[in-house]
Amino acid sequence: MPGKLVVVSNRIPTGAAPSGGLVVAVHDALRGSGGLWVGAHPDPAGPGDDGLTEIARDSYTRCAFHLTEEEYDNYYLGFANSVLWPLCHGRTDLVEIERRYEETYLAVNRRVARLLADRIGDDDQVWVHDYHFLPLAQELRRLGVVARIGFFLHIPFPPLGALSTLPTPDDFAAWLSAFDLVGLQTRGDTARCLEMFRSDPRAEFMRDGTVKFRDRVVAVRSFPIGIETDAFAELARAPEEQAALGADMGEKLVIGVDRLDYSKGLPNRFRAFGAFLDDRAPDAPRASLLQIAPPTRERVAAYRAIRTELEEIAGRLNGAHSELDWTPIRYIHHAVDRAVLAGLYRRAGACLVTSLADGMNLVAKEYVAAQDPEDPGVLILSRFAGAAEDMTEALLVNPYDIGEMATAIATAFDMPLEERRARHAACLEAVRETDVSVWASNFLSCLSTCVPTMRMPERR
Ligand code: GDG
Repeated sequence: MPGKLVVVSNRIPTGAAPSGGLVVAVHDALRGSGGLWVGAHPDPAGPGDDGLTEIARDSYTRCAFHLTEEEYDNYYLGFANSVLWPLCHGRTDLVEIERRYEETYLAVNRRVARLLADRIGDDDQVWVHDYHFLPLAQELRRLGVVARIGFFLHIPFPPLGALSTLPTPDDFAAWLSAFDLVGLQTRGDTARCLEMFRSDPRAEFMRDGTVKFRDRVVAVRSFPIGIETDAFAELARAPEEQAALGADMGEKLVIGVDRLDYSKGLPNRFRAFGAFLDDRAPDAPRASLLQIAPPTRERVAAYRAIRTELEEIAGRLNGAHSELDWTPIRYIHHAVDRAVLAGLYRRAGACLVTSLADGMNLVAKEYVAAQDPEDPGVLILSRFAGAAEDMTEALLVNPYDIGEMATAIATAFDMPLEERRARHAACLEAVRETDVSVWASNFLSCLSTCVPTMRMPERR
């Protein structure tokens, strides 16, 4: 009799009916096994008590641990988002090394492990999500947990050289080796992870491609994440949403949707749209860029800086190009409703995804799913987004090349219907093949076939 599924993720849905692709996929997997989902309490300045608070229960249980304000600052904003996030996104210049960040990161992982260890049976499967919990399996093993533990990294696996930026670079491989399965977004990420193990004298490769690291064996594989394709397409088709979008969006609409994060290449995107406007003939149809960029991590200085930079560029370009009845860049710095977003994607003739680095990028997949296949828009996609590995029929661009992106915008607007249809069909196939339900079931079935973990010396 297989055991239950235990999921650990930073964010945890609080409402009764979770929405959003990843959340729904995890929710469905948990419902099947009557499992447990643990995450950080959404109230960051919680009481910091040492227990787990139950926040929902039906066919499975959702529990949250509280972070103190100090833990939130040093673990979440600090080590996770001012060390690991920039490191994995190729921005080692933004890495802030503070001893207290690392200490708190390890302490929070140790505490979460203590909260979980007694709730995990030997036959359970544990699925840990993302860079907030890299050392969690190591801590669970130290407490004697022998269940299979899988890890999925949603962001890019860093290049080998970047790992030297960490205060204790050797820990990274040791943390990962305590999992039975390490799942990554792309084949490129997998290659970088294996390169790390290959260069580590503590690791050796087994015949089946798994990595033996000291007394543990870990499998490394890619599981490209996707969206709930059919549900999203249906949302985009909903006639009431289309009607609600009554506002005039201009003749040619290009859309961008991103958390306002420096990894998403927003300043270069705005500059490229500016270059496109510079090049357009005076009598050409007016084009608008609708950029939805809700705030994120605003207490980290690099996020405040990118906001200031972007607003300055948008102001300058609008000042130069606006007419009395036309504002070329519409920049919305707050979240919009998901159904409205789906309708906007469908209305836009092109979508700009210009990430300088991105684990996958779900916006690219949502845009494709939302299109009318008879008259689809064109996806302009950065080569540095994980999504580009399989969506090769998008207009792939180098986000550092402003001129190339400006040309791609013009190409998208001028593209003949037959070519748009062919490119869209190929991209949609890639989106369907990586549907989030496929992603979750592939990961969990791979984890279930991992050879059960070897026991580490117990400290319980
Ligand atoms: C990480 C990795 C990886 C954005 N603005 C609004 C809104 N969104 C939604 C989008 C999309 C999601 O947020 C963003 O997902 P991305 O994949 O583009 O990027 P990250 O947030 O950085 O996600 C990434 C992902 O994890 C999954 O593994 O693909 O590479 O960085 O769904 O639609 N949704 C609504 N209003 C907004 O204003 N409703």
